[in-house]
Amino acid sequence: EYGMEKPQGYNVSFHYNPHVEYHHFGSSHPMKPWRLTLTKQLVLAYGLEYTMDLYEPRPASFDELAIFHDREYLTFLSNVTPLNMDPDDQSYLSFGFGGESNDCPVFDGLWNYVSLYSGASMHAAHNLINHQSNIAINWSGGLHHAKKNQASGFCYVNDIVLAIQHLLTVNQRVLYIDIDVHHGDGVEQAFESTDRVFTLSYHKYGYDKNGYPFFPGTGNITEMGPTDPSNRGKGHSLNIPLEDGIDDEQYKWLFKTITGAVVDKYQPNSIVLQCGADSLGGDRLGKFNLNIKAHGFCVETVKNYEKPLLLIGGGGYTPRNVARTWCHETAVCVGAELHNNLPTHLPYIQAFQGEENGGGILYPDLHNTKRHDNVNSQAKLQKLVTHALENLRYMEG
Ligand code: ZLS
Ligand code: CA
Ligand code: ZN
Repeated sequence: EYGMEKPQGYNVSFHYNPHVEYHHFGSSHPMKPWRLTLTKQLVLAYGLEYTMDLYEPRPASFDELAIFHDREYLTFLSNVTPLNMDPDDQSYLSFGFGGESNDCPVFDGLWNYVSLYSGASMHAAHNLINHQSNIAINWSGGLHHAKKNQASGFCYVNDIVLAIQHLLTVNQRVLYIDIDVHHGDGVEQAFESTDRVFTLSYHKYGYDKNGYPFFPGTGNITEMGPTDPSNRGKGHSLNIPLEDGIDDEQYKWLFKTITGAVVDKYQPNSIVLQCGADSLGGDRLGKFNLNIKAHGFCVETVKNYEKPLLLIGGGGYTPRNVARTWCHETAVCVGAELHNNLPTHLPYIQAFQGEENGGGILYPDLHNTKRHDNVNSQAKLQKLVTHALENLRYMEG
């Protein structure tokens, strides 16, 4: 029905523990684990579970998380609850909680939540290492802002860093690519002093009309990691700062040109692709104007490099479109084409119906929303590509 043919010996694995769905950051918080429920329902309704190996990974242990994170930070995370927290406590603030933003609230089951999404990314990496999968998927992970001793931007534990550390036990070089609308600062920072990980992030960068930077405020084209020539990490980060409203054709061209050049030059043994869906048009927090298939083009492009591939989620604040995108990208991995009409037996189909919710189809035109004018001129993007390719020369020596 969907034209799916599984090439002999080609395995896609799906790592998902449904218990993540039951966690809530708070009713006004933009991060909704409910988007994972919608994603799973779409994947199942299209029958994609028959084309993949499904796993329900166990939560990561304290000691597993301590491979990257400080034990004092993890002790705090594992003990704090909405009832025992003390907003005036010095460690509470220094670990990234509270403050005026409250981006990272303390909620019931926080420790369980972070262990679940991290366990799934580590299990996915494990499958790649053992050659049980060519592509391993964890849509619940991708929390790229977390630092070793600090929560940041909705991220408490950095499952990406943990998964990459795991991959490094058998891979000489790992390439990390990040298409979330935000800069992947936590991953970049964690590996800033090694040449065994190259980080590449595409994101919005700049200031709003009130002079506030777009979160997290880092990731200009000039930021390439350490500058000291004795530091092995020198030149092993590449940042692609973009402006509001970038469209499908511009993004696809940039992504293919720059990512292709990085892969050619760096020759990674494995690739990790963070697929934050807040780079779509109509996202509640994002500023870009991408359609689902342009976002999926990035997955297709990376899949075609034919390296072991870890696909992880990330941001995405309009849940119905997050679900559409990650379902489409799951199909891209297994080589299936999906009908534009959503399966009629889909649970929660109302979430996708009605003009404002995308009219009951898988691929609505997200440009419709027209929330952000495109201020990326072709001339500026051309200069950006030139600058990016020049930056690649700093990788050696
Ligand atoms: O990459 O921009 C900020 C920090 C602030 C601005 C927002 N205000 C509320 C506080 C101070 C400087 N934070 C960003 C974080 C974005 C994290 C993206 C994560 C990822 O996609 C990976 C998963 C931000 N943008 C929007 C909000 N925070 C935000 C919006 C609405 C709310 C509700 C809950 C909390 C407080 C009110 C909140 C945050
Ligand atoms: Ca990014
Ligand atoms: Zn984001």
